Amino acid sequence: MHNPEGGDISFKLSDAAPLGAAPRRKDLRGYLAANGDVVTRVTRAVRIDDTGALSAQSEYPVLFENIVEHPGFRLCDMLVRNREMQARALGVPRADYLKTLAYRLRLPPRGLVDVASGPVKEVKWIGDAADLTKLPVPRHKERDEHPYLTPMIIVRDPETGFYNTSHAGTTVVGQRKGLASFVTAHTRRIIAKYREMGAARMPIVYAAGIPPAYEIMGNFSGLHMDMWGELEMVGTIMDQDVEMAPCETIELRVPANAEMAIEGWIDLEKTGRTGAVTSPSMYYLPRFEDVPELNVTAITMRADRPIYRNHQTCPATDHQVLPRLCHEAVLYNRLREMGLDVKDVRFPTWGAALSCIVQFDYPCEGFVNDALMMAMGAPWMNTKLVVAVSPDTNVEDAAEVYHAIATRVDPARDIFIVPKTRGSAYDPSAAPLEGAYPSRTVGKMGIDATIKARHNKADFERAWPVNWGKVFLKDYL
Ligand SMILES: [Mn+2]
Repeated sequence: MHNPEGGDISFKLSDAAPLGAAPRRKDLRGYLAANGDVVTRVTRAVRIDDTGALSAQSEYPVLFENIVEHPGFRLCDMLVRNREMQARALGVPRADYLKTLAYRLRLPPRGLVDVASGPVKEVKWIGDAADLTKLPVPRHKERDEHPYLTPMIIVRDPETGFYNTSHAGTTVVGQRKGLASFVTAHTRRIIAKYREMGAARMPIVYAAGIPPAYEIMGNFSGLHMDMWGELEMVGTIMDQDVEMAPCETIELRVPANAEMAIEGWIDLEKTGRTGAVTSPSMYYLPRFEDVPELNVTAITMRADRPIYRNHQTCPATDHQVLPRLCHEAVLYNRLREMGLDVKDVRFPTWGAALSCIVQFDYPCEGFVNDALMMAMGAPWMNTKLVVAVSPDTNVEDAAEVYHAIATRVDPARDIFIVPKTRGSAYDPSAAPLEGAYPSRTVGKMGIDATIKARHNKADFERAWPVNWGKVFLKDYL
């Protein structure tokens, strides 16, 4: 319903998705078993260096059970690459996925349940026994000299005690040493808080092999630090308690049902230089980083073939998708606040984490440009190119979106450009900012590829062959 005041009068109780519509599992191996119909199990021997290239060819979860250099370990990847798997992560039907995540993100945090121990404690490598190089951690791109560790990380805000999560790609440079790249503003703020308190080190734990809902929430970014940490919201979005067990060597807790936990501390006084980042735009950008050193103090894991969760970062993988799933839900809520009937919001893998597609019905002229400006002005630097489409465009098909741009846009009227906005460090077309490496500036573009009031709607009826979708070539071979 259109609200001339601009407020959210269209919300009704029926929009609240039912909680727990499908079975959920509290651990990754249970999740993979419950979704066995779409998981590719590779039982033949695979070399660790080949797992990235092989994983990236899979649209659905893939599990390597026989890794030549790491017997006794398994590796999985591609858990949330498409809407079907994202919906299964929340335990809801695919059609309910986005509105469910958007709704649950507005609920209060469920919190955490403390337990004394859990499966992640079945094997303990303490002190010198801890060895990152024994874990099945692959190199991610051709030019990488070292393995690249990618699980979710947990740090505690020393002021509030809340558990903030993110992914900090960590270059493994020794048996107990890494160089950790903290890309998110909150982790950097928390590091600054430890420094302001005079601390020389910050405790950290990597949780590898957790249900994908943890990772979806783990990548949230918004105003939350004074209210809760992402980990306290994981149970909210997966509608299930999250059990936390004490770490062995540091004053932190770790998800008790994880496959592996890597404990240690970040040296706040020492940094090391790493090579090129594997950017979600799929380039070697930024070219280098000076990042803090990770010192590992313990590794704990399950006894039976623990599963390392890799996030292969290139080419088109979970890496483009995962950090933007909460962005989509936040934008969905904001478009709903404008009174729009939102069908979908997507950061497509093929948009290099720089482009967003918004899909909705709107009652009259004016809405589309407001929606485009809202998305272009998002807090994150992933909305350089925003395209609005009508509900009849298939947003999962790049060709369909391109076709809508080609046939529904008058460039002089339906595209607007804003110069000199914050650019992504991963965008080679953005201009480097002097003295602020790796920051850049760039413009933004909004494209209205919807069917508009000035158009004749009937002109957009697509022509299809006789019996399209009813007869299939394979039946004639
Ligand atoms: Mn945060």
